[in-house]
Amino acid sequence: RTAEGERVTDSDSDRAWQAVDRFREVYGTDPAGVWAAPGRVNLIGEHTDYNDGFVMPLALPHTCLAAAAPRRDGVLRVHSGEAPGGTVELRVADLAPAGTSGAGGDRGGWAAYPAGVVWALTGAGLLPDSDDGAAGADLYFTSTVPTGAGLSSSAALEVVTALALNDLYELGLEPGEIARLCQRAENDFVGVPCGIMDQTASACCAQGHALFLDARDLTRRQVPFDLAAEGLRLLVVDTRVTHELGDSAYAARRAACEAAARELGVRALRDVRIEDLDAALARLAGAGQDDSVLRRVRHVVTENRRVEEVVARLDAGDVRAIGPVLTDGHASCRDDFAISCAELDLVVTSANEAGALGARMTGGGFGGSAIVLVEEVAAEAVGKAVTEAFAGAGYAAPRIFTAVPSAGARRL
Ligand code: GAF
Repeated sequence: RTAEGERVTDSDSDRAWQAVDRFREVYGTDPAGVWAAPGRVNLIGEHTDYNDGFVMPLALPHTCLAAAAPRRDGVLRVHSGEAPGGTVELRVADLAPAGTSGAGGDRGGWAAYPAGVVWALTGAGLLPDSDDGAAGADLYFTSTVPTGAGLSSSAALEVVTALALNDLYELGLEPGEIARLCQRAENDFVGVPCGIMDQTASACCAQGHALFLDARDLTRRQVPFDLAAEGLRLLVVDTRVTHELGDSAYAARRAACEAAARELGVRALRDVRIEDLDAALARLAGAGQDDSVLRRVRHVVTENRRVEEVVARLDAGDVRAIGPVLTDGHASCRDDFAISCAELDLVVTSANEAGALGARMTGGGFGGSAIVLVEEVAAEAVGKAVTEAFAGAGYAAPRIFTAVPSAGARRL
């Protein structure tokens, strides 16, 4: 706060105390604690996670907070500081996935995400159901992760729920296990066929690092990514557009990759080595697969290679050298995987023309956000060039901020 008492920061600790106050107002009791889980951007490795491949996300400073208290009557109450509609009350025993007749799986509602986590924990036999009553919880959420921007606000909501319950009920789950339970909640309860990247990023990232994750065996390595020390910045450009076909196109891409892997006789496209790519493409063409399938396969195989290339360049301490790899990754997302859109393409071309080191769309695609790697001294000019390009194209102004590689989920 300034000398006049004006709030000038929005630190986790300020927000945690506000969440405590709001929890008391909503539920009339004290919470047992406050937890935080971040959103993410993905540096490289798009649509590779569900192909058993490599990804490299980093956590944003933007977090979803949960103030939480346990209940022993099998009731789950959730309340969001941002979503309209007040408190949602569900019975844990009645929770059932989207498309079934039970409670909470309504895909349209935000409450399906925390409800799905409780459902996944219950299904795994982790929540106590003892003489003193079935487990439940009261949860109050407040989030600074932009929604609908492809920055994993849903994963942050899931992970903060799981972490709070993990501590409240002393479940002893490791961050990687928390990520897996949250993915199960999203896949099987909410009904979104996502991979494991976003939940792992939110649960496992470390400050000043990007996370190199092998989505097959789930091994993780924190790779130093201290941009400020290098005089660099990673900008996030939220295009503020979400194209309608996003959900169905994601599922279609996943299905195409799985069908191609079956045709090639491999467990997942991860198993196609870059040296064998041409032979694999020839085999798919020979089997009558159309050109779009061949391009999907080429994206996944080359994208895995790009993740390894970025890791190698970061390990060698040459952060600037990842720029062209990011831009190549964008071209592959746009031309081969066909998940970009005009707004994302414009971020990449206008940023690079204005002197960025590299840029690409990040996340699932069809709108959402792009990232731009830029010299600190050029950040303002590059941001301005992107904003002007959007105005020139008649698009709404994008929202631009800096991605500081931040900590994963934690108790505050
Ligand atoms: C979304 C999904 F949730 C992730 O699992 C991942 O597949 C990503 O799109 C694309 O890389 O964020």
